Amino acid sequence: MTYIKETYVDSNQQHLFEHFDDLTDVEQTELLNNLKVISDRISPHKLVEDCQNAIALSETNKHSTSVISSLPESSYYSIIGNKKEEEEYRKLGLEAISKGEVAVILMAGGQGTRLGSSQPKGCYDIGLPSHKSLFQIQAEKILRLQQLTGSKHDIPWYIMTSKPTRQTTEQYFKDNSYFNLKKSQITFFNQGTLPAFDLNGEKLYLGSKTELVESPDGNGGLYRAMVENNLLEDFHKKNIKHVYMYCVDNVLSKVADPVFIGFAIKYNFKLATKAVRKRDAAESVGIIATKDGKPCVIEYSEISQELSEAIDETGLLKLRAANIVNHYYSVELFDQQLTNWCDNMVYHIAKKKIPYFDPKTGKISKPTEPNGIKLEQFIFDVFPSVNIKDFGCLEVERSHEFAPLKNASGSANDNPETSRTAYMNLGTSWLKDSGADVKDNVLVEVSGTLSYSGENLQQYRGQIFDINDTILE
Ligand code: UD2
Repeated sequence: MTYIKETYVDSNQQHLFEHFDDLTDVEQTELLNNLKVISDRISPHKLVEDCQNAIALSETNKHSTSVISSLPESSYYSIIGNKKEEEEYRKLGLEAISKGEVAVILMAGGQGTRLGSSQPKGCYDIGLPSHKSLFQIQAEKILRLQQLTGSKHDIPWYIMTSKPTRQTTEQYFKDNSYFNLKKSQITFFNQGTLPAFDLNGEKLYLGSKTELVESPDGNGGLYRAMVENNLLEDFHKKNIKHVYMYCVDNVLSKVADPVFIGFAIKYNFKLATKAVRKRDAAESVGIIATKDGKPCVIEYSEISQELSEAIDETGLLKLRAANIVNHYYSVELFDQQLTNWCDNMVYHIAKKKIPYFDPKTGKISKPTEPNGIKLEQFIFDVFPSVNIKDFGCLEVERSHEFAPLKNASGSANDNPETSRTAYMNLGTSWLKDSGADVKDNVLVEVSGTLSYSGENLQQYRGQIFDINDTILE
């Protein structure tokens, strides 16, 4: 085992062993084993090199000389006010779902630190009258789609978790009988983790006396997790051709959205994404654009203020296609590119307050200011590998499709209250459009098992709703 120690010491990590002689034999073995698990996956030398590259990348991104433009018309469509196209896409998508060709990947590995909850985000109760969690709301959308298509094929749901979220997530589904879905149609799989660094990207942090600080490797860790968990083989076994991917924190996400899938099918896009109109220049969303002619997303943490605030000749934000982490992949594209993506993903840095074990005091030190770097990969960093003619972006209505849960209760936006209101407003608008008489200031919760996107509510035509927070199941 001494070679493990040497591997780390040779990469300037001798500080990890300052307390080594004070450890018991069992603790010494535990520390060396934990360090071996990481160095078996990625050498300490490569880790430091990746972190230094990520720091350099974040600097070059700020002063990028690349030509950034909006997407060309051949790649950018909108269903806002285009009912005819929307119906055409929906029909194609429902057909693919009924043939069992559609799978769903949910990214639920984030730790939700900004939300301040110790539970996985999907378990969060945003305060609906039914008190349904995000996971339940999403499960019910899958259930409703299965009913709508009358398909004999269940929609496979692959849920990516991480070390911190896996056990609780899996138990939560079990305790809730998989929300009436079949256990066999749900696959949990873990993404990788990466150790955390000091702000210079040179020293790894201990999280306790026998292990390093580790955190999930970003939603871009999905691709490696797909390879390590043989998802592609499973897609082929199940004759899956289309994959809908989304993130857990958007309460309005249209899981396995037939309109979006039909859009990609109609134009034969291999990779597609959804966009909403950016709220304002400061909104924390990635911008879907082209960089030197290739499709890309410029993350909010890496876009220059000048570019995010640029106005076009109509007075609107020049770059206003906001990424809502709803992506479509053809399985054909995964066949062609998945391995290449895994080998070429870059790391981004996130400066965070990282609690760490201090060998000098033998205690956990909790910084009040960012003291370290977490490395993460971004799911959309593969977009430039796709030819622009194979890439599509569908603009959708924000109030129908995007209300992310990012921040704690009472914060300025993207919090449990804004998520709850968006969900209740949408269901109530469906009810009103179906002819129900919903009185002013009355909000009704329309369950996802009753209606996927506003259908199946005609039986309430003329019915008076005058009690706030009524639940329609
Ligand atoms: C994400 C998008 C951003 C914008 C915004 C809108 C990325 C990289 N950025 O930013 O462009 O669209 O959302 O809401 O997509 N996740 C994992 N594993 C991880 C980290 C995150 O599964 O290691 C999941 C997380 O559970 C969530 C999603 O990815 O479902 C988005 O993650 P986030 O909240 O960290 O991303 P955010 O808000 O910084």
